[in-house]
Amino acid sequence: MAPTIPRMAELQAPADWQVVDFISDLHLQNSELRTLALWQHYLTSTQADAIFILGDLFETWVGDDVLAAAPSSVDSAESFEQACVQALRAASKGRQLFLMHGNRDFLIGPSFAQACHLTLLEDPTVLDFGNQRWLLSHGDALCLDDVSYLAFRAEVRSQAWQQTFLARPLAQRREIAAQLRLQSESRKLAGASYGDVDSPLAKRWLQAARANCLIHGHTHRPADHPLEQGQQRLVLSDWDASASPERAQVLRLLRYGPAGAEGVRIERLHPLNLG
Ligand SMILES: [Mn+2]
Repeated sequence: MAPTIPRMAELQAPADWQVVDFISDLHLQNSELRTLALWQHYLTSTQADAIFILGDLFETWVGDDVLAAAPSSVDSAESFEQACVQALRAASKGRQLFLMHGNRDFLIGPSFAQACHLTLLEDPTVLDFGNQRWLLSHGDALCLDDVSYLAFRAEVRSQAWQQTFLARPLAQRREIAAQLRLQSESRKLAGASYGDVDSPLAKRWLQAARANCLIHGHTHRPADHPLEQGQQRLVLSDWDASASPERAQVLRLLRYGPAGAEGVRIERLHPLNLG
């Protein structure tokens, strides 16, 4: 059975946007503070008019009430999560921030969004920018060969599952998330291969969105894939400042030319070298 095409949400960029940044798969976590620092530095230095975070900002997110919980370390007055909120809130001054859920942080809710001054986006969303339609997605729903994950996704994205899960005590939710991560790590160690985006389905999504370019993350395989009929698929990099070589990339769209005859240039930049 062919997968159904999801509803395409729409976002019209304001006329004054010139520079738009896309990042994803930062997998921020308390035990990886170098990536957190790199991301914080990026947020303070980018000149973008809008930043789109296309999922998996966090390695795990068990509910917005983590923001009210006491810091996990006795050395710090603010928790890791609170530090992330502060960084986003500061970056929201003078630009718009958008966040789409990933497979790790799909429980990010309206309280977090409000605390950070960001807008939650549906997956997928069509962005109209520079007289072009850009289809944005995390990408996990397009990985058709990841059959067991897609079944898990359908379950955990249901309102019923989320209500039941969020009603559990925070400590219990953290425990469940840690177990799920261990299972995923052991599958990786056992050599399980990760799915990639299904090209025919990506083309059907683009057609339904009347868009030429799909921008997504999730697969951690940064590349520009030309498709037929001038269509393309741009894959974002994940971020890991402790890996060697370090992985971190910003995909940037720059609008140029007069209104009506405008074009968009695509750049891939290191977060410390944004031009
Ligand atoms: Mn992902």
